[in-house]
Amino acid sequence: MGIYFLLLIVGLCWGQYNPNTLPKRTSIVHLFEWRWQDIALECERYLAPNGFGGVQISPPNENVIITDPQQPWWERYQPVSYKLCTRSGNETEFRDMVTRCNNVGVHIYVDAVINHMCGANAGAGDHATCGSYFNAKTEDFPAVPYSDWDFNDRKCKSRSGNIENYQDISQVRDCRLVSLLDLALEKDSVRSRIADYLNRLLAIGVAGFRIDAAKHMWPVDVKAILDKLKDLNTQWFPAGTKPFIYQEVIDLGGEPIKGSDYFGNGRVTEFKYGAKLGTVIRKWNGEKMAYLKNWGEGWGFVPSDRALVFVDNHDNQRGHGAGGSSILTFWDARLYKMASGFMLAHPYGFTRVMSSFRWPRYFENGRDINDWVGPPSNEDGSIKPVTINPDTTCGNDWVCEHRWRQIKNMVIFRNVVDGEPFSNWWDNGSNQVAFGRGNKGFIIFNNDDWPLNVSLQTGLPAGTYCDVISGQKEGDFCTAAKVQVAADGMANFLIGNEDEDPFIAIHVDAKL
Ligand code: AAO
Repeated sequence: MGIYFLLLIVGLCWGQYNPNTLPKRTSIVHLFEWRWQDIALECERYLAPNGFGGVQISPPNENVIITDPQQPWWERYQPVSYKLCTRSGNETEFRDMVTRCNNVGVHIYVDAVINHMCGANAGAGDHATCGSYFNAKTEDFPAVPYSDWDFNDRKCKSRSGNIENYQDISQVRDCRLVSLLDLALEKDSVRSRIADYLNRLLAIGVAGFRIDAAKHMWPVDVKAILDKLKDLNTQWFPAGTKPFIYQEVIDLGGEPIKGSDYFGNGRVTEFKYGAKLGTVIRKWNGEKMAYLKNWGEGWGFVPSDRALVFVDNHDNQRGHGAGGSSILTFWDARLYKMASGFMLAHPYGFTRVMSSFRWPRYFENGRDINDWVGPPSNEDGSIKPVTINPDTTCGNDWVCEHRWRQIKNMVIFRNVVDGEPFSNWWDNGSNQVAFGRGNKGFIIFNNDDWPLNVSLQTGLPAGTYCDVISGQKEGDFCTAAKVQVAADGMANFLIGNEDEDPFIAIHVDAKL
């Protein structure tokens, strides 16, 4: 009896930490601001064949249309209702995307903006993506419906009504984040409206949620909403599967709210990961790759099975959110590929790859004044399609980092070595490091200012391996550098410090 009860508890609680990706699909990609039509195509033509487990999509619910500045990307973080129409597409297109992606085993994770509605200054009228009427001043959102009693104004104790002090827990959770109208999540009617929205998405077939601004909600309120959620759609998922939950909690230390406060609900975004990895790969503050030997919990991160990790996200790649200037992005392509390679080879955390659009970055006094610029779009405001070039890269200013050979091949590497231990660490005391994953894969970096030439134990079976960074195995052919692993597992590596990509990765599926 006791043991059954325990199993039941474990079974009931476990779901929200499990990403719900297919076995041996160990990463998701954030297709930031992509149209649903393009995501459906990408699942079929690229993500499934290359072993991606899922896609984090931009918020699918109706948002305010902002015209000053002209349709910034961040307007999508200002909900007006839970109807499914946005610049990414309408409900029909959304359903089609979820169905087609699920049918090829690529799951959809929705960015759930449930802490707040639009900004207090968003005005009144029907300038929202489904045309619903709203009035921000009177806090009236009839399309949900919410009225002023559904907001936290009476609870917030700050002078301005906004969060003024991150050291004050009640302020962070009861006041307005950058003036966004803060929902009263202790009210059961509010919780139910949100749960209805999320349950509609689950019925359509989504596999989980990124909980936006989770730090600004009381953990018990988040829990009360999650407790109302249904299991995943059994058309694609085993009966009894809970949605994957990862909560956006920025905890770089120094504030009273901790990522661990939210472990009861699911995973949390580990922002220290990208901030620290950027510092190390940039060699700032005396950091070196040799120090990565105890990367993970050893660096003060949350436990691996509670972490959602990433090199950059849609905020900190443009100076929003937290992480600061150490964050690596596609703008620093060479270092970014190294950081992504390290992340995807290392066993810590559940990994999310970023896929961005290019914008006219322009710094004034150290700040990018174009940090607001929205996705590539046409004159009429519609988002441009993601076109695919003959060399498999993307056009129309879509960066498609997830299609960069080095990153795509490391997503595959992570799948191949899944479950294998971190092994055979080597470093030169500086920025040349290497490690393996059991007897399935091995990776080596040269981030020093001199060449690397070393023989190392790889742990791999003897044979000729094709480096998946400088090229890849295509049929029986290798378009890249080859690595000979001897019968005793030893191999010699040469990496110039000026190589385009100063790292080499080999795994058992890239053996010739
Ligand atoms: C826009 C305008 C605002 C306007 C508002 C309403 O920019 O001027 O008032 O509309 O009209 C996004 C954009 C916002 C945008 C918003 C709504 O980023 O610019 O506002 O949509 O359209 C905090 C939150 C975190 C949040 C992050 C951006 O904790 O949840 O700010 N991220 C999510 C989304 C994001 C979205 C929202 C939430 C809102 O990913 O895209 O906003 O739905 C400290 C705190 C952090 C805090 C940061 C930034 O960080 O710890 O919790 O993040 O400040 O305020 C060091 C510290 C570090 C500190 C950091 C920065 O690094 O170690 O802890 O400095 O001070």
